Amino acid sequence: MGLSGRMIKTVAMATTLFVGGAASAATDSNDLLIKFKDAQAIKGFTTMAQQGGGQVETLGSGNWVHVKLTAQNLKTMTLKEIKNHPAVASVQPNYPVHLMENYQLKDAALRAKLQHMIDGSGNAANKPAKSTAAADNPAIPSAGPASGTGADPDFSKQWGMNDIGANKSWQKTRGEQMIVAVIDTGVDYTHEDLVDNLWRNPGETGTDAQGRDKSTNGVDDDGNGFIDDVIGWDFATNDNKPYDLAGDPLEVIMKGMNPGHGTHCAGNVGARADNGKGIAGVAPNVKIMAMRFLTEKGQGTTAGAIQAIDYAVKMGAKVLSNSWGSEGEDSSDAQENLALREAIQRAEAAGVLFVAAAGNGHSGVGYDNDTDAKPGYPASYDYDSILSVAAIAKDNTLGSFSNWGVKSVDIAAPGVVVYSTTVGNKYSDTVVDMFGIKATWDGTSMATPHVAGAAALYWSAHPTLTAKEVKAAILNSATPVPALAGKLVTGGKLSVENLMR
Ligand SMILES: [Ca+2]
Ligand SMILES: [Ca+2]
Ligand SMILES: [Ca+2]
Ligand SMILES: [Ca+2]
Repeated sequence: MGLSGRMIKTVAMATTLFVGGAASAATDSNDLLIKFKDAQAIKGFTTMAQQGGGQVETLGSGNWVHVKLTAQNLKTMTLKEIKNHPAVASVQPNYPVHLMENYQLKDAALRAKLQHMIDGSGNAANKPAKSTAAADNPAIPSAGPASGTGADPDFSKQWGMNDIGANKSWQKTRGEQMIVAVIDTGVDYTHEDLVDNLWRNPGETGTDAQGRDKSTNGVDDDGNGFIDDVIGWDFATNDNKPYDLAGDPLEVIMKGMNPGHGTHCAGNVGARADNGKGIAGVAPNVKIMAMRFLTEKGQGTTAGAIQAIDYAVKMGAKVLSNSWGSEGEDSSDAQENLALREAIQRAEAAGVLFVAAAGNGHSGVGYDNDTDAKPGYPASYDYDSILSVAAIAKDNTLGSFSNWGVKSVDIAAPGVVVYSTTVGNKYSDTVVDMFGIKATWDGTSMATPHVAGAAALYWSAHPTLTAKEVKAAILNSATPVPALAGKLVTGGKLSVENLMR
């Protein structure tokens, strides 16, 4: 993903860059997360930063702020002075994170050819359209009674859903009342198989005192700091439409970015079952909260992740599905991502289960990665509330790209050639199939939503359990798989059939 080049290895290095006056925009070394000791100190700092043209964004919890400092700011106060200031508790880079897909074009000649086309000098007729502008996000459909009956025609294409026995317990529960936040690139909230299962913020639905629809009245009716946040929020572009923008297919091929990553994840958590349309998710009556913080290029920052986590927890999500992170060279110092750690700790304290993709062998660059030795974050953080997920194929082999770790990765779930909902009211197991290049939906990204859905299903049947107990039940009911023995905590794969027995 080319992110390692943008990484700031340590704050000390960032300081050095500034002292040398050599900070380049590409390193984003003025893009920081700062934890203050109290709210008063934030006020003073904000005033100072803004006077020098800097941007300060309060992150809502834990006295963290996201700061973009200007050169003018740093003449007033160097990074070293900020770090040593008595009101400052911690300073760190706003670490980048990315989605856990698995595709990268390594054929140099083909790359050159496609780059030529992206640059606009190629045959325009063969050049697919660019991604939609954020302003073109479709309107959010209003909630109505769920529509359609009958079998889901593509259920047989969901080998994973059948393998885990997702539908064996739907007579008991379908995950009703459970809210699962899909923290990702957004969701195609107009999709026929997802629209009826979207979470609806009760404080932003219905009519206000003037008889206007609260979801579109331009008022923060529930006072949570977000205007018209009816199905979630878009922290990438700060709007109420967390739509999953499709990337340019050529860029997708070049850079391994999966357009519609969040939509694909959402489908396996909770696409509507028995509506005569498409597929079914593991928990087919769950409420999907659409949290967008990764852009259509699959990239995001720690600040966006924290905002999405805090929002989801505050608004009632019990399960967070996280198919993103940093790994390999990206994460050499991400263990010290205190801001992200604290957000996960807040989620844990609120009783939330944090399901996380184990990662794809250093962004698909290296394979067969043992995260006990080379951690990927947040999946490798050692918290009781984190459930780390590897990818397994239909033939019971570990995905060739999938991270593993007998201490750090808990369980495997379907993650190779995974069929699900895709942007534009579609369904597929194929990301791209053009110019003789075919890539399928493979990744620990794809495995993670299966486990998030399973957690929601089990929790809805056992509502008094804690997150730790739900996690234990999922791990204890795993089906042993020879290829996973000695590789994962459970040595096995998800079995919803066993879990719900
Ligand atoms: Ca609101
Ligand atoms: Ca409103
Ligand atoms: Ca948007
Ligand atoms: Ca369906």
